[in-house]
Amino acid sequence: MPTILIVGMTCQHCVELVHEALGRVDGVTDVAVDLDSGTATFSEERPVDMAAVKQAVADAGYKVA
Ligand SMILES: [Cu+2]
Repeated sequence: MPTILIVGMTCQHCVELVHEALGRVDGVTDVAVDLDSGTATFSEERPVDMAAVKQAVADAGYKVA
């Protein structure tokens, strides 16, 4: 289960945006975003392209550390 560190989340709204963005990436499922630790975890129902994950987070306005 990959865990990524996300820079820029400050409130529950950010959490929801990141959650939605990750949920749209091909292969990603069971997304969990934690504001306190600034991390997101997810399961892979098939191999996930981490570049697509980073792009999705960037498109939402945040950054993968
Ligand atoms: Cu926010």
